[in-house]
Amino acid sequence: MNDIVRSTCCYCGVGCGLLIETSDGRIVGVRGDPAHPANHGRLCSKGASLHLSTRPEYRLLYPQLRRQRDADRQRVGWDEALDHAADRFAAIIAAHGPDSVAFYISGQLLTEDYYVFNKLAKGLIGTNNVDTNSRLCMSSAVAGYKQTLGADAPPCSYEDIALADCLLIAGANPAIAHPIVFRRIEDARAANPGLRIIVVDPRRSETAAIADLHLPLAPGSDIALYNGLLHILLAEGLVNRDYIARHTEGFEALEKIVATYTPAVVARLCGLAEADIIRAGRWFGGAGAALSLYCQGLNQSAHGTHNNAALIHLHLATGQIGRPGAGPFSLTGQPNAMGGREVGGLANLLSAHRDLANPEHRAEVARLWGVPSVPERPGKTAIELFAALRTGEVKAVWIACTNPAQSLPAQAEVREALREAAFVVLQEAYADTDTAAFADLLLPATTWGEKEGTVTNSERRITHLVPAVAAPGEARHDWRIAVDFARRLGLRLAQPLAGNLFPYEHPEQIFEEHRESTLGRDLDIGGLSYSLLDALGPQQWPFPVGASSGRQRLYADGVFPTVNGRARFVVAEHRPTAEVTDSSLPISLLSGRLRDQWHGMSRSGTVARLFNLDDEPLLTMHPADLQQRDLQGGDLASLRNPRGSIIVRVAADAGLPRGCAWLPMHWGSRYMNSAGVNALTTPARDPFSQQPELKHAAVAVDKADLPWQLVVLRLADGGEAGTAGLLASARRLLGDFDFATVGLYGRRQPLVILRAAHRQPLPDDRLREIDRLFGLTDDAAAIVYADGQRQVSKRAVAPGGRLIGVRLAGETLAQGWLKEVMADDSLDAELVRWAVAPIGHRPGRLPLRSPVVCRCADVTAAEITADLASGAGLAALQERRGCGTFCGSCLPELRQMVAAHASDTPGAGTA
Ligand SMILES: Nc1nc2c(c(=O)[nH]1)N[C@H]1C(S)=C(S)[C@@H](COP(=O)(O)OP(=O)(O)OC[C@H]3O[C@@H](n4cnc5c(=O)[nH]c(N)nc54)[C@H](O)[C@@H]3O)O[C@H]1N2
Ligand SMILES: Nc1nc2c(c(=O)[nH]1)N[C@H]1C(S)=C(S)[C@@H](COP(=O)(O)OP(=O)(O)OC[C@H]3O[C@@H](n4cnc5c(=O)[nH]c(N)nc54)[C@H](O)[C@@H]3O)O[C@H]1N2
Ligand code: SF4
Ligand SMILES: [Mo]
Repeated sequence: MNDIVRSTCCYCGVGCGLLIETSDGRIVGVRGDPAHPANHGRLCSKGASLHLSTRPEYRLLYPQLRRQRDADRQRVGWDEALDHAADRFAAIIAAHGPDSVAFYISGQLLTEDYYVFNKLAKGLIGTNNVDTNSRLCMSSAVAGYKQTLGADAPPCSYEDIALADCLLIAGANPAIAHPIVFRRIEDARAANPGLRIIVVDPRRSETAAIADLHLPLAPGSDIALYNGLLHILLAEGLVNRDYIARHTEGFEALEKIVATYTPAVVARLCGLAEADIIRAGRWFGGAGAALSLYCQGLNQSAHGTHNNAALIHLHLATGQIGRPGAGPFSLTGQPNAMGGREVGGLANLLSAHRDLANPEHRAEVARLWGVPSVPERPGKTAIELFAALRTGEVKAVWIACTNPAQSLPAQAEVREALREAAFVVLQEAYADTDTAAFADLLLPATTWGEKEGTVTNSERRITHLVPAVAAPGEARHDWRIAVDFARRLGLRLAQPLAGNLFPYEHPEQIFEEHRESTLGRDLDIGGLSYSLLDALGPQQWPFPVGASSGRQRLYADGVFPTVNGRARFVVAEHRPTAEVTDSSLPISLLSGRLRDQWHGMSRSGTVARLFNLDDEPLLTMHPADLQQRDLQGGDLASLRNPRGSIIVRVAADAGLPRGCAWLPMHWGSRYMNSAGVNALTTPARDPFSQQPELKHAAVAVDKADLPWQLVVLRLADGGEAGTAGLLASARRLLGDFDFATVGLYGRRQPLVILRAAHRQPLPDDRLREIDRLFGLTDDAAAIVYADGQRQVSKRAVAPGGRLIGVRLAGETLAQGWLKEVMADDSLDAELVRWAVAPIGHRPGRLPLRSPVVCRCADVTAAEITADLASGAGLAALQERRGCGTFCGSCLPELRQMVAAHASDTPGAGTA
């Protein structure tokens, strides 16, 4: 019998519960946890493939140290690694003071990990230089909540989605980024014919597809829109004057301002139709319960805090908060960005939602920790931190659980900072991220399925996680690494207290200290413990001593955590984006997520099937914008602005407005021959939240003339070691071309793909070198085609008639159909010669791949029909193929297929 351990998904902030299945100490499967309130058993494609992402081949397994600049890193033991780190940090602090070192951590750490890092910086070293990737993610949401409601707390619950009459989805694409929240939206749509869904997004996103009203506003014009909606609410008597008078302040000042945001003005600022704006206002104002869901379209803006505030105003002005189905619900990006905020793990925050700027709060935290004081000077936020690293003001940085050499804007500067830094430590679970290249010390961390601690999801729900398997190699828990380092550093800083400050031998001790710090605060979790979470299941905060359950909804009583208990309207005015397009940089570049990849792809990029939906980073633009540049779908384009340039393939998308382009954020230097989208993005940031405007950069897009193309497709034999080895080989070639990407694809067996283009053909000896790296040198099994005149050379290798690899140079038309048949490992031996045919047409005799019905389990209609014909029913199909057991969105179609088969075949489908 295999063991089952309850856990959560480590991808997005929905925080789905799942059951990890282990066998012989290895993770062999995952299923949605029917008992977890976040998802009730559902998972999306990423969560459902987590067990495939745990292969040791891709992990960082032991510490590595570079002793001298430009030397190679060597494997070292943990003691040596941590002593060295402590020596370096202590020496730098002694010479240059505590603010010469910094920590850059992550919303993907557990709360306990976070807590220790925060205490290490602020309590032991005496610097507030501890910031996180949440600065790129949720900091405008934090500042928006605090400015208006008084505290950083999403007041709603997922259950509210089913109870709303109007859903305003603004700057969020949950169909892709929070799929299980989206399943709830689809369910609400099906259950409530009166539900009105408004989507505010410059693009016609996957989420916009189910909207009753899509408002494709000009990038960065959200404040104008929400002020305009408030104008309409006022004009039509849809505000709740009683609520405003009793529970808020500052409305008069805002009312004066929004008077100028007439539908005509707003229509011009946002590029929307007046009638649509009025309709949206009436729907929101007329709804029994109105719920807003929002994310990076609002946060990643140079005026992100006011984007948030302007949206929250709509709820305060109508009293649409603190009631079932109502409220401003900021969707959290990372699985534990909430936990990081709770422990105050940011440069301007302190434990338990305390503020660094508040002397009483500083004194309280110093008392809790038993230190004389916590430093007063605000720490450096992410963008400032890397700027200071570049100038040498900060000399050493400790990075944990994030990949700044990909995810921060203006990569040229970030990478220069990492190169120039005196000492860079990277605490990582996976090997070879873009940041790893810059690390002097690499420390292997445990990750999903291996750790113990707590996480808090978007709806304030805390889950206790326990390990399902042991750490691989010499990897250690993040909290443990930080504690070991802190103790060693304390000795060197002559801080006799250090041992007392970090007495932890188990994460529960850290949790208990964190719990202590929350007593009497808005997020009071005095009543929680690991054992209670295990007994009652995941709980929402607050959960004070004596409570029997967590609070589902905040502010039901209309009392807000401000000095006078009133929520505040703030004056928010329309602002342009930090960079305005002009004739030299005419395109506004948007970026964001694809359904099946996660950020820098360190984990999701190891799972072949997660490339099946999108296996290349495509720049999408309006067809007319492409045409204007003489570009067609599939062509290569160069994107550039003064910060950098990259080359990508383009595709047409009529859902983008003219003048905008869209590029996924996931591909960095390990998957393409540039830093990806963040070579171009701006470090301009919001004055309150310091969050950078990752969503908009002004760029020029031009056709890239790279006539010579190369594609290699190679089935990976030899299990994951084979795949990892081939990926590594392909990566070594990235730098040889003007354009190149590597990736995976596949179903039964992974396929490794290299795609490249170059100004001129590569000479034959270079092609032979490529063949060698991909293991395509077996002449006996090879079929080749070469035409010197056309500069075309093709090679297919098919031992025993089974096609295992193809290299197409000069002309690569066959790659499309070859990719599909190789992914299925299904090409008939007779058809292999077509792989190297002079013109790479698809062989007429090749059957078309049947359409995919279940995308999560990648099951086709043909496979389902075959199973049905052999007597299977729905349950047997689910058991055998896994289809319809993850997100559930294909269940209606599956049921229909089962029913259709049953009506054709009396007596069928009983299994
Ligand atoms: N598959 C997948 N899911 C993820 C992640 C992942 O990497 N992969 N990451 C997680 C994380 S950390 C986060 S933060 C979330 C992000 O989740 P989301 O914010 O929902 O996703 P994004 O794709 O970043 O951006 C959302 C939308 O904002 C729109 N947008 C751009 N500019 C504007 C604007 O000016 N105004 C408005 N109103 N909209 C605009 C974009 O067109 C895009 O459709 O996703 C989480 N979930
Ligand atoms: N242009 C553009 N840029 C963006 C965005 C955008 O929309 N557009 N979005 C921004 C947002 S919202 C975010 S959140 C950031 C995300 O940016 P990053 O934080 O850089 O993204 P990840 O790739 O998730 O990095 C997390 C790293 O932690 C490692 N890891 C996983 N588990 C563990 C663990 O348990 N311990 C340790 N020590 N390491 C672990 C992973 O292998 C991975 O390399 O990107 C931001 N950058
Ligand atoms: S929605 Fe998908 S990625 Fe997000 S937590 Fe759930 S299973 Fe994981
Ligand atoms: Mo994020």
